[in-house]
Amino acid sequence: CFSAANAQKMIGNETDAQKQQRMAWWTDSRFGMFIHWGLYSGAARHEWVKHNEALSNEDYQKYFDAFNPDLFEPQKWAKEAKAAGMKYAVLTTKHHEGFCLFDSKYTDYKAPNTQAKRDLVREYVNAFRAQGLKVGFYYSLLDWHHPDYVMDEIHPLMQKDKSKEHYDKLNKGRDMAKYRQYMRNQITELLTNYGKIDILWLDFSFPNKEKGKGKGKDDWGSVELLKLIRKLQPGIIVDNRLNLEEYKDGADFETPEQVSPKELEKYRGHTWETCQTFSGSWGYYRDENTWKTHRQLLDLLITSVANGGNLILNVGPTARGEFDYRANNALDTMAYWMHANNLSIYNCTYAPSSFAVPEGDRLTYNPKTKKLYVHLFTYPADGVLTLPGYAGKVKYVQFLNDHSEIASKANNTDLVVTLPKNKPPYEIPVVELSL
Ligand code: JFZ
Repeated sequence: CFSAANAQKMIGNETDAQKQQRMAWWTDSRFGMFIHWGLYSGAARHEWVKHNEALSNEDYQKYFDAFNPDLFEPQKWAKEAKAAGMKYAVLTTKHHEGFCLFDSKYTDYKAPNTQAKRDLVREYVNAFRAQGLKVGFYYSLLDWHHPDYVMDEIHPLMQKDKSKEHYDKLNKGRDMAKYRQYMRNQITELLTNYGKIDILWLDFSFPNKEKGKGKGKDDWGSVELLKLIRKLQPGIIVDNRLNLEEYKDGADFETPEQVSPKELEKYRGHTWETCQTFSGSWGYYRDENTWKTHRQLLDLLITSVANGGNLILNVGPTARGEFDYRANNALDTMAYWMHANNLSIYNCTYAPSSFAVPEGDRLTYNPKTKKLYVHLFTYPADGVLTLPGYAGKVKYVQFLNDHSEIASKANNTDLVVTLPKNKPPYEIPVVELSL
């Protein structure tokens, strides 16, 4: 939490205040779009398909050969993200499969060598920037294709046989030092050839000392990598999956993944972003049908802000390069809500503790405008909303969506708000209190 005493505290090479300033745009934004797109989009059954089905490079080659994103129009993606109220995006430039959406000097396993015949990352960057969105890159530390990547227990080829003999045989001649250099080279390309990059999302570490098991900061060369990143893009914001927890500047934000809204409270006071899918997979999964409802998505967004964090919501475009209809529907519902209610999201955080949270609802607070937002998760049948202890602290009450006045009066220390019979046409309406 920001305080004058903390402001002087050094975090890596900067003070706490400097770090807060560097990250201010990100903290104020609250809502971003994750995009998982790669060859796995063609398999259309999870971005871990290569691992899940223990596929070899040869087995997997058909997805490279078939990759032809003839409907790829990142301007459309950017417009949809913007309409949904998202302020930044993070695209998988390379996921665990090792395939690069960008043009790299250091591999042939890249989009320009497919039927796409071009650098898809460049088009993404240009399109999102043109819509005024901040631009981020996801880059996988794992690489299930690179010839020098030493296999571990979660490598596709280790799935059938995890014996030491198998491990030694598969890894003969592989050299992680060369792979580390490959990563440095590619990250240098990504952070040099595309202008200012706002976010780098590196994924992920799973340390374990046993041979053939985990990978962590020494395998990735994390310390050196982070130094390089900060040198190339001094303003960049980096996630926490490099296994550098013990270094003060090892990460800019925490990444609670696919957690339920209830679990978000424990991150209060930290700097964090929860990453969430629309359905049960990050990559496009044609036959997966457990899509989150509009209410669940709103709950995640509102509850994130109510606990001082961000939400990055993932879309898995199809192999043709489009968002599928279910993703479009979900984004449209978010756009509808955000259009009328986004002031309770942007620049907001948790409310001062002197304001009790009405049962089941969520509060957010904008410290600059001193507005307190009550998110009505349940709409009272009798129209009576009692705000305990609020009497004398509130100047004016209105709905956020249409700025229509709402009557209220003090009853001892409580403020009793009389809501209209008709619920405003939003899944979760927002009452704005001016303090
Ligand atoms: C990783 C990826 O494996 C996955 O495909 C996706 O890209 C997601 C955003 O990140 O999955 C993880 C990584 C780390 C943890 C869990 C899932 N973790 O630390 O708990």
